[in-house]
Amino acid sequence: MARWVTVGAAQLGPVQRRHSRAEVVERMLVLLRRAAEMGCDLVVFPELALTTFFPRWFMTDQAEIDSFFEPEMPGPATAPLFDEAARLGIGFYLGYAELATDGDRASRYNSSILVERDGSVVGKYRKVHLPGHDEHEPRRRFQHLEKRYFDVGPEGFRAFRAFGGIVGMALCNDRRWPETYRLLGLQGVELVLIGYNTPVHNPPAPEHDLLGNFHNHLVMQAGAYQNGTWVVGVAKAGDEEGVPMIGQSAIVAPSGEIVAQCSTLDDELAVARCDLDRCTSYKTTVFDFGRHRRIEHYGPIATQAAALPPPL
Ligand code: CDV
Repeated sequence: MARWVTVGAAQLGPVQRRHSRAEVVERMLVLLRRAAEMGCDLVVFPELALTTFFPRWFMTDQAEIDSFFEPEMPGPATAPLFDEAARLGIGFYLGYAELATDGDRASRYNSSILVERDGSVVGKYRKVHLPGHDEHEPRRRFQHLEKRYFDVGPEGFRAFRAFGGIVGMALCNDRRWPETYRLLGLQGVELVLIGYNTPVHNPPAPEHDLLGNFHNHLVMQAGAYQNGTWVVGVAKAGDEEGVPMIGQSAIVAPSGEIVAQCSTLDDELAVARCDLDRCTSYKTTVFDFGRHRRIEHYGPIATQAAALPPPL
């Protein structure tokens, strides 16, 4: 049996600060229409797709910070994307900065939304692993202030029934953590969607810079194989405000093999026909969690997983 989902990894080239949301959405519509011509059911856009990657700047003016956030989704700028996707019968994943208000209380999340082919919202994910720092570090050539501008997503990793299978979402730094894939894997996930913005240069560990592309694929390929799931990772790439970011958006099969990949640092679509039933041969054999995982024998650290053990 086969359950086909044709997926488009819709990489975006750089978005500069001067670019309006309307301009970015126009570029996304071009990719969406190309995806329709190529028979896509689902298009995956990057993390914080609608604006430049603003955590690279230290800002103190809340109005300036909030200008990068979406108080509603869809809003006036994103409605054309939702409308065109529904007209074309294509679902999509979109990363954006979410301003959530509850009475007087405002929360700010690095979020993604999953929309089905009929335009209905399947679910939302709020980023859990926020990298970087929360205070200004003037010695850095650019900042990474996700810890300052975003709250940690309180809902964790939830899988959703959509596109004829079980779909999970994550964002950027989440892809480096095995827990992300395993928590979704334990819910039977068959397709994990991940947008990212990854600078080539890592200020705290410049010795990793040459390995950025390798690490990007390493973690997604391992996560796919070890959980018997498809993984789709999509970059906002290229030189954004003088900060080069990696591309290499990829679609990874449950075997861990990359089956489609972008080769530029610009707007580009990589497409693969994904059979969700290919997950079965991994989920029922080497990674049959029910039969082979041995949590009861992993030792006390596994059962106290909520707290880090003291150093040895
Ligand atoms: N947006 C990100 O989460 N970026 C991180 C950077 C800081 C390394 C990443 O893991 O790609």
